[in-house]
Formats: sequence, C-alpha cells, structure tokens
Amino acid sequence: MTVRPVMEAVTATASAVSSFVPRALFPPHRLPRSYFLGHHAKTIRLMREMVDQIDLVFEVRDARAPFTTRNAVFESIVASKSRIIVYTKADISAIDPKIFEKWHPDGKYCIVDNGRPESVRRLLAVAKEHAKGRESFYGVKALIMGMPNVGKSSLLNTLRYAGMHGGKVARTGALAGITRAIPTFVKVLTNPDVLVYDTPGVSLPSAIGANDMLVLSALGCTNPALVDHIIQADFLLYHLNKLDPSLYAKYSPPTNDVEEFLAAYCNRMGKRIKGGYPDFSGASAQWLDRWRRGLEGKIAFDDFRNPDACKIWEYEQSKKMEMQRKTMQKFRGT
Ligand SMILES: Nc1nc2c(ncn2[C@@H]2O[C@H](COP(=O)(O)OP(=O)(O)OP(=O)(O)O)[C@@H](O)[C@H]2O)c(=O)[nH]1
Ligand SMILES: [Mg+2]
Repeated sequence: MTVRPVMEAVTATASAVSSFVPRALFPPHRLPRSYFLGHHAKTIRLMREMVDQIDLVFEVRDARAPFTTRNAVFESIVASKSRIIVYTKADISAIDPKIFEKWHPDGKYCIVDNGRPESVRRLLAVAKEHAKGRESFYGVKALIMGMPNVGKSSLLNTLRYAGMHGGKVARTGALAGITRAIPTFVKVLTNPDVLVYDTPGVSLPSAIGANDMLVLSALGCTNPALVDHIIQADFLLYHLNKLDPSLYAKYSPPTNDVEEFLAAYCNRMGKRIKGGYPDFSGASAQWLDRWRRGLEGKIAFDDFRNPDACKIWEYEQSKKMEMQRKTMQKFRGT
C-alpha cells in the first residue's frame, strides 16, 4: 500500500530534476570589491623582508576553487624560490585529482587532506631533498603562504605530526583571519631539520570581481558578514543548480528561487523564528556553513573540468598586470 506513493514521489522528483532549467546568469548585486586588511599588507611586507632566508615555499590553495584562491601577489614575492603548490581540502573537493596533474606538468604540486598525515609526506620528502648537499646550520626553511582560511595553519600542524609526531602548534578555525601574526618558525622534521613558518592569510590587494567575491564568501575565505547571507545562499543555489540540483534534494526539489529553497530547508530542519515564521537568515547561514565544512558533500568552483584553465588564468592575470602597469605609467606621466 505504501510502495506506490513512494514510487510516484521518486518518479516525480526524477522528472522534476530532468526538466529543470537552471538560471544562466546570477543577478547583479552591489557587493564589496575588496577584503584587503591592514594585517594582509603587513604580511606582504614581512614576506618580502624574509624571503631571502627561505629555501622553499608551500603555496596553499583550496582544492575546491583552485584559481579563485590563487593570489597573484605571491607570484612577484616568491618568483625566484622553489615552490610547491599545495591544494588543501582535497577530501571535500569535487575535482578529479587527475586534472591537477594536467595543470602542473612539472609535478610541483601536492593534493592534501589535512586530516590524513600521509597526504603531506611528499612535502616532507621535497624538503629533505632540499637539505641534501647543503650545510646550513638552521636546516631547510619553508614558508607557508595562501589566501585566508585555505588551511595553512592546519598544514603546519599536519606536517609536524607527519614529520615528528608533534602536537598542534598553530591555532586553526573555520573563520578567515585566525592567524594574525607571523610566529617564529616551527620544526616539523629533525635530521635534516626542516623549519616552517606559518603566515596570516593574504587576500587580493586589487579589486575582486563579483563572481570571485561570491566564491570566496561561499568558501569562507573572507569575513562571512561581508556579503549578505541570503545573497551567498542564492549564489550557492545557483552554482549547485549548474552542477547538479540533486545535491540539495534532501531539502527541496530543484528551484531557482532562494526563498522557496530556504522555506523548504526551514521545514526540514525546523528552523523557525517567533510566530512560527521560517528563519531565512539562520537557515542560509547554517546551510552555507555546512557546505563550507564539507558536511553536505563535495563541491568545486572555477573552470575545473578544463585542462587548459591554468594557462587561461595565467594569461588573463598577465593581461591584468600589464593593464595595471600601463595605468600606473600614465598616472606618473612616464
Ligand atoms: N575538510 C578539510 N578541512 C580542512 C582542511 N584543512 C583545513 N581545514 C579546515 O579549514 C578551516 C581553516 O583552517 P586553518 O588551518 O585555520 O586555515 P588558515 O589558512 O590557517 O586560516 P587563516 O589563518 O585564517 O588565514 C578549519 O576549520 C580547518 O579545520 C582539509 O584538508 N580538509
Ligand atoms: Mg592560520
């Protein structure tokens, strides 16, 4: 007796998914264009000062948005240094690991899940390799750099655990801006000694495009209060609809209407305010937080299926830099 209605519901949901047409564009909103704070500028200054003492750089990016969490400002600071790109949060990224290989034919990258110490062993092996033939009293010095909240301090803790079963030394947290000061270096391996500096996250000093700002907010790489929660939830809904609307099927059938989705979410999660009305603000904050922490599944932003995406990013970036240079020249009248 109960089988038929269930079957009918399943068929109805399947046909709703197959006939659903996601929005082609995300509506424009007035968004902040910058998240460049005082301690970001100070960190850049300190990095420039200390870069001569550094042997190796671990540049951290979030594996869920490998291009949006790439900061062009680092390119100029550490251009002459040996650098490994570390993609953290691989456990909650929807990107096929093989695609990273295509983006980095030189092999200078590492995909990391900070919950699995074995995933950072290659980084320790690279550091050991650097120690060979060197007679430095201090051992190899490595610098961790990256955008806010991409998992830099977690990486330091994981390296220390993997290298010498050491306990946590760096404070980590789900909000951007947990690390504010460059502490002294931390030993993560002995004989050869490998010393690692963790650094505060640094955002883009230049204006951030609207799409990038929304991606960074969705991942928690900016202050979560910078962009209205409902706009962030709407952007997440828009993005999930492009990927696969069944990713939120446990809350709602496919929809392009964020209020419709949030009403369904409130019903399912029992989120109400006084008078029994749905708590849209609380629901959007909770739903976003669940995605950020990987509790709703794996996700990815950016042009992640494109093997040429890395080259495209670099080309666009060099064009942007050239434009900025020309503008500065005009401004100075040279
Ligand atoms: N699932 C998952 N979560 C991670 C991983 N690495 C870090 N996190 C989580 O991401 C959040 C940010 O980590 P942190 O290590 O504090 O990031 P950070 O880059 O040092 O952040 P700031 O110091 O604020 O710039 C924390 O909640 C971590 O638990 C990972 O590999 N997988
Ligand atoms: Mg940190």
